[in-house]
Amino acid sequence: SGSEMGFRPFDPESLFFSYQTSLHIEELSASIVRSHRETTQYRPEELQALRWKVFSREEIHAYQSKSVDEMWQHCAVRLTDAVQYVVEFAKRIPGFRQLGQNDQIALLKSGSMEVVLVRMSRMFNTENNTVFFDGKFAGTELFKSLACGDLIAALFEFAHNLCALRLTEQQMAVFTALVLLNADRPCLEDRERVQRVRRDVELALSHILHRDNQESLLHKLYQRVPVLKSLCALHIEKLRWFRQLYPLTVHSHFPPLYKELFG
Ligand code: CLR
Repeated sequence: SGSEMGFRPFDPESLFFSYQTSLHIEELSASIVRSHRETTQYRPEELQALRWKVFSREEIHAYQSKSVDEMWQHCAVRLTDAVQYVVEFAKRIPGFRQLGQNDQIALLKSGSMEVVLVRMSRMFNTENNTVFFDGKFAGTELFKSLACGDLIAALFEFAHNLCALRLTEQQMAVFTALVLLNADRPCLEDRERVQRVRRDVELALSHILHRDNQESLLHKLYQRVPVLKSLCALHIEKLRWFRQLYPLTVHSHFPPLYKELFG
C-alpha cells in the first residue's frame, strides 16, 4: 500500500475535511474579531487621537479630594459600564448563546472582569503609565481616595506588561473570547459543552498567531491567565472591605449588575 511505500495515500475525503475545518476556524476568528470591534467603547484610531488628553493638577486634586465612598461609587459605575460591553461581546461569540443560561451567567460572573482588565491594556499609555478614564488619561495617583493603592498598582502593572506584548486587535479579540470560555470556572453545569466551544476558539487563536508569525505569544498569553485570576480575587477582597465600611453605599448606590457579579 501507499503508506508502506513511504508516502501518504491520497485521500480526497480527508483533504475536504481539513479544508472545511480551516474555513470554519477562519470564519470563527472573523466573527469574534467583529464582535470585539462592535463592543469596545473606543476604536484604536480614536484612542490614538485622545492620547494627548491628560488630567490637569487641579482635576487630579478634585478626584483625590472625593470621599472614599464617593470615589468607589464613581469607579464602580465606570467599571460596570465596561462590564456591560463585555457581556455584549460574550453574547456575540459563536456558541456562547447556545450554552445553558446558568452556564452563561457562571462564565460572565468569573470572566467579565478578567476581560475588562485585558481590555484595559488597549486604553493604556505605557509612555506615562496612564489609563483612559472619564474622558482623559489618568495615572495611579488619581485613584488615591479609593484607599486601595496596592490593587491600583497591580492593575496598572498588569496593563503595562500586557501592553508590552503589542497585541493586535484580532489577537486581543480571540484571547478575550478564550478568557471567557474557561471550562474550569466554578458552578458550571455542562463543562464538556463549554470545553467544546473553547476548543475551536483555541484553534482560532493558534491559527491567527501562526498567520501573524507570532506563535511565541501563545505561551506568554497563557502565562497571564493566573495573574488575571489573582487580580480579580484582590478586587473582590477590596470590595468586601469597602462593603464593611460603607454597606449603605453599596446597597443603595452601586449598580445592580456590579453587585450581582462581584457582591
Ligand atoms: C477598561 C477597558 C474598558 C473601558 C474601561 C472602563 C473603566 C475603567 C477600565 C477601562 C480600567 C480600570 C478602571 C476602570 C474604571 C475604574 C478602574 C480605570 C479603561 C480603576 C482601576 C479603579 C478600580 C476601582 C475598583 C476598586 C472599584 O474597555
